[in-house]
Parts: sequence; C-alpha cells; structure tokens
Amino acid sequence: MKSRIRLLKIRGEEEKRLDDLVASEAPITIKANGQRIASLLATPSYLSELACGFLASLGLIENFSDISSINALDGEVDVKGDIREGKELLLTSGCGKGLISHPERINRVNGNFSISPSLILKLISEFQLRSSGFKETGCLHSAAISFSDKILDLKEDIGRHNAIDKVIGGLFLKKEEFSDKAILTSGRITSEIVIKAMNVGIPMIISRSSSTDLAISLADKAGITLVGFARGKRMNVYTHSERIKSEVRSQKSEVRSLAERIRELCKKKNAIILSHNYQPGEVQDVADFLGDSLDLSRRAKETSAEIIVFCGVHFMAEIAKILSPEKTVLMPDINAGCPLADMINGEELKRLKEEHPDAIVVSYVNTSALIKAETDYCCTSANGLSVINSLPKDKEIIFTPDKWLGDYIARKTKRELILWNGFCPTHLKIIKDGVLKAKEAHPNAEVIVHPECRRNVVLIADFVLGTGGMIKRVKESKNKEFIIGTEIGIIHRLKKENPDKIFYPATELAICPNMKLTTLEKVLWSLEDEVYKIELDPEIMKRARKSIERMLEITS
Ligand code: CIZ
Repeated sequence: MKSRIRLLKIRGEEEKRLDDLVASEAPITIKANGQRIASLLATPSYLSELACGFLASLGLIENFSDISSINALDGEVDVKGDIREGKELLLTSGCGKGLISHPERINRVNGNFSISPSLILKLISEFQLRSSGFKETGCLHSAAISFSDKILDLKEDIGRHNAIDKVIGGLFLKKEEFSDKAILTSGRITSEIVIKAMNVGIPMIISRSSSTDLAISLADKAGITLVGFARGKRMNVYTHSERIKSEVRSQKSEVRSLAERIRELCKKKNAIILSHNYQPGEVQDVADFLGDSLDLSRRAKETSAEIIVFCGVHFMAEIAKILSPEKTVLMPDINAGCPLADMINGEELKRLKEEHPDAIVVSYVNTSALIKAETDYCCTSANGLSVINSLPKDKEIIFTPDKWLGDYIARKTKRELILWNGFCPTHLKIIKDGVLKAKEAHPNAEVIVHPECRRNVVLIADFVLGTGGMIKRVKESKNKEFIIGTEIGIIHRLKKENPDKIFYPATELAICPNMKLTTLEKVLWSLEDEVYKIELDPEIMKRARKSIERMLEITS
C-alpha cells in the first residue's frame, strides 16, 4: 500500500518538486473477543491475516478452528473465538513497540537552524563510515546525533529504535540542548521515530532510507524536517524544507513566513484560499474565506479569482469545480479524501435504485461527483430537513451515504428513508458517555453536536447543527460555555470569533486525519506549482451539478 506525496528532490545542484510514492503506515488495533490485545503500526492491508498471524505467533491461537469470526473495520481487527490469555508482552527489537500517539498530542518543535544539502551528505557519509558494527556483522542499525557539521554521538543496536533511544538518552544524560540537533538513522523513518524526535524537541531527521506517509504527516504537523534517501549526491526532503538551505534558495529571500509568501502569491496569481471549518488553525488563519462545504462552494462560484486553493477534503473541492468549471480548483494534498464518501460507489447506488425504481435519491454532499451524478437532490447537514420536507409525501426516498444523518432527518421529518450503511468515523468517536461526563464537569454548558453523530448522542444534545449552524448558534447564544460535538478544528474558529466564551470538545479524539493533511507548506507549494488540479468528466459534472442546483433552489 502506497501514498503519493509531494517532496523536494535534491540531486547535486538540481532541485525539483515532484510527486513520489511512499509506503503507507497506520495504527491497527488487534482485539480478541472484543478486548484490546495490542496496537501496532503496520501497512494497512491484509488486516485479518495480520491479526491471525499476530495471535498465532504469540501462541494465543493454534488452529483455524479456534476462530469463530474476524471483523476488520477502520483500523481495528476483532478476532473472536477460543483465544488464550496472553502473558505480558516483551518489546521486540523490530517495529513492535506499540507506541501510538494521537495527533492531539502533537507538540510543535522549534528548531531555528538550517543546513545545506552538501553538509547533510557529508554527515551521512561520515555516519556510514563510522557504523563499523554493521560492516562487521551486517545486522546492526546505527543512529547518530549531529550538531552543525559534526557527528556528536553514534550508537549501534540490533533495533533501529534502540539505537535512536541510545543517542537521545546520551544527550539527555549530558543535559544537552535538543533543538539545534539532527538525528541520523540507518533505518526507515516511521511515525514512532518522528514521535521520539518530537517528544524531545529534535527538529530534523535524516535517513539513508525512506519514510512512511504517516511519519510524513506527523512531521509536517510537528514542524520536523524529514530527509530521506540521503546518499551519494541525492536526497528527498519530505517536510519543512525551509531548514534545507541550498545555494539556489538562499539567494532568494526566505525570511518571510510561509503565511506571508502565500498571501503574496495569491495576489500575484489572482488566487483565493478557501478553508473548511475543520482545517488546522494556521490554515484557517491564512484563508480568504472559512465555512462549510456549501458556503465555500458559493464563494468559489462568486469569486472573480482565477485560481481557488481549496483546503478541505476531496469531495468539497469537487463541488467547487462542479459549480465553477471554468476556474482552476487546486487541493494542497490530493490524498485528503473522505472515508464516508468512499462508503458508497456508483455500482452500489445503481443497484439500490434498481431495487427501488420509483424512489427519489437524496445524497449528502459528502459523496463523490459520480454519486452526485446518480442523485436527484443533494443536501448538507444544514439543509437536509428542508430538502426532505420539500419532497412529495407519497414518494419513497433513498438517502445516502450517512446513516446517522439519515436517521436524524427521518425522525425529524417523520419520513421513512431507505438508508445506506455509511458513517463518519470521526463523528463516531463522540460517544454518549463522553458527552455525559463533559456535561457533568460543565453543567452550565450548552451541548451542540453534529447530526453525523450516533442517535444516542444526538438525543442528549441541546442543539443538533452542521458547522455553519454551530458558528451562528454560538454567536447568538447568551451562554458562556459550550460542549462541541464535532471535529475539533472548528474550536479554533469558535474561540477566535467569541473570545469571551469557553469551548470544551465532546472528545479530544474527534480529529479527521484527512482534514489535517493540509499544511501551510503544502498550500504554498500548491500555489507555486499549481497542483493538484481537480479535473472531472464534463458529463459527470453536468449531471452532478443538477443535484446540487436542485438543493440550492430549495434552500435559497
Ligand atoms: O458540509 C460540510 O461542510 C460538512 C461535511 C460538515 C459541516 O457540517 O460543515
């Protein structure tokens, strides 16, 4: 499993930004009969095989007949059956340190130094020369700490983690500063390596090997420069290239902040930046307009700008393109998809329509252009009730893809809807017990949740609103405290617009990993290179536009 990411490739004097493939990495939880046994970081494929192999290797299952069922969904594999109790697990020298960090714990690393590509290559060649254990045995990993043009310490170990822990421990014991150092490693850069650097505040990791997508995304957020494939005359800079000062780039002035450079480029290229309410705070702050997908698409339609950089997820940028096909619509990270939108495909919807040939199809905007083309009416979380209420009472209605939004609308409108079994994994992290605990801790707070939450969460809320509705409600409310049950990115905007009010997330875990793929550096690169362009089949766009325009007619 691979992801395509944009990086800076340096070969000798030449620098090029291009898309390249990196390995995928994801946290996977293995459960036995519903009980968590372990969380691993793994390539997210063959999860049933991974879980069975993991249990069998530990001696917790022996035969196929020990297993009654395997359920693999959204990064969790639950194996049910006759599974023995495990003893305390021993950390291996390999990948399995079971260290998983949630993005809400990401600390920003502030290392204010820069280094030239030629110095990186000099350090890495010295690193290799001094890794004598590897040369002698062929089975040791090495890690080093560098400062400026010197390698300060180098350690070898059978495990790449252990080698890194040893050099970090060395700095620690010597009470040395971390923020002006770099880690060099012989192993690949996975998320745990980035987490180690982040936890101690080391702003640069240099490897002879490559990096995974999760490590890149974590490093991006933590402000860490990741350099991979550093060998010979070449290297790939995956994140925070501002610390790599080549001759070419140091001639250009790099003193301006990323935000300043983005704003300047917008002016020069007649571009605007649209940001969804769930985007990281610094992206929201650099945007021309903030809103939900519908607000933003309206902005995209109305603007006289020629280029629109859409900071959100894929289906949102598609809506902007569908409504403004003549404009260039760019996404800073093309990997920012929507798992809910991916839960239904064109064939599945066509089959459902064949089973209910007279039904009207209403789809939430969180769908691909292809689904919208097969849909009669779109709706958003803000206008779902109005759309359904406007439809003839004697007609069957198919509602896709979000079953919880559908359930809410069905109860509110007293209409029976044929629901698709889709859901937003981020909103399902908000659970009833968590909301009740938050209410107990903050009894005066108003509880506002998104209709993508489960029914038992929606039923205990004071208000059930989409993000646009939440922004409005908080502004109008006399209340001072709010429990917010949606993706926590919205709290940045709520705080900024209501500095006298206090906000509590219903859970810190409600973070959409796709929304958080956008960074300021990617926004800048997107504007500079005019990538990634949203391109859609004109016929699909025409049909999809109809379902969006029908919604707009009802709600205008
Ligand atoms: O429509 C949107 O933008 C989504 C997905 C959520 C919301 O409520 O804003």
